[in-house]
Amino acid sequence: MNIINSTKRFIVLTVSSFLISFFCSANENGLGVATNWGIDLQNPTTEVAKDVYDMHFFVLIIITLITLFVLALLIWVCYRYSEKNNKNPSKTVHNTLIEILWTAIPVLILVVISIPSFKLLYKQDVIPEPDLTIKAIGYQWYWGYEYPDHGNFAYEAFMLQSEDEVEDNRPFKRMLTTDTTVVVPVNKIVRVQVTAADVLHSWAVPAFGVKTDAVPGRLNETWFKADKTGIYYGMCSELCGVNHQSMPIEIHVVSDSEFAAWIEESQKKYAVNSEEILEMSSK
Ligand SMILES: [Cu+2]
Repeated sequence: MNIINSTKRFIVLTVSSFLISFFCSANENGLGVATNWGIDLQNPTTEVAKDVYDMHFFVLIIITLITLFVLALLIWVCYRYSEKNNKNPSKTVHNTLIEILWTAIPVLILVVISIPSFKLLYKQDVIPEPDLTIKAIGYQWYWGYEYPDHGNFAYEAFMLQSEDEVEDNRPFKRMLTTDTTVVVPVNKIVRVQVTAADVLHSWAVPAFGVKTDAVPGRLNETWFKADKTGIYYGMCSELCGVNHQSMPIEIHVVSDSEFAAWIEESQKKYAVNSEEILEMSSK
């Protein structure tokens, strides 16, 4: 009776979490941000993120099939080989065929998973000819940004504490909104160089399928090409100290003309601090 109850519970849980993940997107209308009760991945905005999503789903199906198969075996064994149904137990301890099968089949499954996985790794790793480069530097506890091929200006992005601190009419997202934002053009290949000035950090934006470690003394690279304008959020994803939660990433993907206007404005706005920041980041 107990087994049947826990089996029932298991099935109900599995089916319901499947249904929830089918119908609950973790995204809020076009914003690259997590939502309450969302358990799915955020809506992918780049080709790489779409492939990550497909990969995730592909593996999820395989995991589910394996789990159901093992569950069925367990139920069958409990029933068929119970004391009541199996009065004279067999003394068999080896079965060569089954042993070969339970070694070979998992190996084959891993090979099947590894092929798309390696393809995806390659796609994430090899950066196509970039349209622009930005540099993200992790500090305890904020991010610094540089636009080396747009006049090499630099600025810092700190988390905002409350709605009152937002100066323009951007939406305020708790623990995600920053005072200055990263701005990039839509449909352009952006190369991101990631490093850190003190300890390990990680520059991660789920909707872009990007997560790159920021390592002091080393320049890591990643890339994305956002295909939709909007605001996307990310976070530092490497435990970096007491205020690790206070270094979010806010990226605005805008049209080419808006980007050009922002560049022009920022070159003036950040001209004063740039030198100091650039010096700090090159140490
Ligand atoms: Cu950090």
